[in-house]
Amino acid sequence: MTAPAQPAPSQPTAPASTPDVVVVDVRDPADTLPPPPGDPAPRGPRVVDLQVRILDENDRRAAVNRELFRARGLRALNFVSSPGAGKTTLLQRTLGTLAPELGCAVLVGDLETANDAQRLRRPGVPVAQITTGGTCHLDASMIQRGLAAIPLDGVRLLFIENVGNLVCPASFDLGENRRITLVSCTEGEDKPLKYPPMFSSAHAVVLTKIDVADAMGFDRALALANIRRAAPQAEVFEVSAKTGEGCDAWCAYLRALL
Ligand SMILES: Nc1nc2c(ncn2[C@@H]2O[C@H](COP(=O)(O)OP(=O)(O)OP(=O)(O)O)[C@@H](O)[C@H]2O)c(=O)[nH]1
Ligand SMILES: [Mg+2]
Repeated sequence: MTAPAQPAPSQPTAPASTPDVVVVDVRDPADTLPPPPGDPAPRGPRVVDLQVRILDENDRRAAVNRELFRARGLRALNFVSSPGAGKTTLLQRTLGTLAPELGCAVLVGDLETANDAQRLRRPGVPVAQITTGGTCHLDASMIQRGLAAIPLDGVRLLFIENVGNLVCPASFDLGENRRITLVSCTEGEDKPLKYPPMFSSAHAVVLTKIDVADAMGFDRALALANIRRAAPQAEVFEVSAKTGEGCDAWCAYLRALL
């Protein structure tokens, strides 16, 4: 008996869609993961056309998204942060409060897995996981593909959880109405100064995991001063998605966007 065919190790299978979670695989087929240790297969050459104005094209598509959001009367929020700052956990709590009162939908981007989409799914909330493969950010065309995969009727708030990365997502306009930058107490007070674009482009900055601030020896006053310096334009929230502290003010901010 022949063994069933296995996918090549350098081409992982995208997580499958389930009735609850749509998976949109936007990986570039020309992009391959590095071979596993001991695999002598070389990476295929990649041709980069410097003539392609990637960001111009992204901006054009972002404008299309922005118009779609306007025409549908929904507000789109782009959540950006380093990996693990607490985007999904905050969205879980936010959906717990807001989804019963108004239409919400979620697009969530990760290189692999549908874990976050599974965590975020709840009755009445369309969720799509965007699988980017090697790409370290979401772009406007990925959002278009994600939007095509979920029903948008009745949606007032579209939450977009970007790939965890405190650098690259800052360069890619998704057409969002608000960019929300998260930074957690466990990352240290200096991140706003070290990664300025993510903060200077934010409409709001959310300081997360404040329940563990004391245990971490976190200097809250210094962190807030650094946030104010890097993001003087932004509204600032301090929250714990675990205990719910600060979440009333956060949800009030979201309701006021409508
Ligand atoms: N103590 C505490 N832990 C938190 C809080 N929010 C998130 N966490 C924990 O931080 C870890 C990462 O949280 P996630 O919500 O998955 O972070 P994320 O930003 O979505 O991560 P990526 O999607 O991988 O970038 C998990 O173990 C969470 O339980 C919080 O408010 N307090
Ligand atoms: Mg997440």
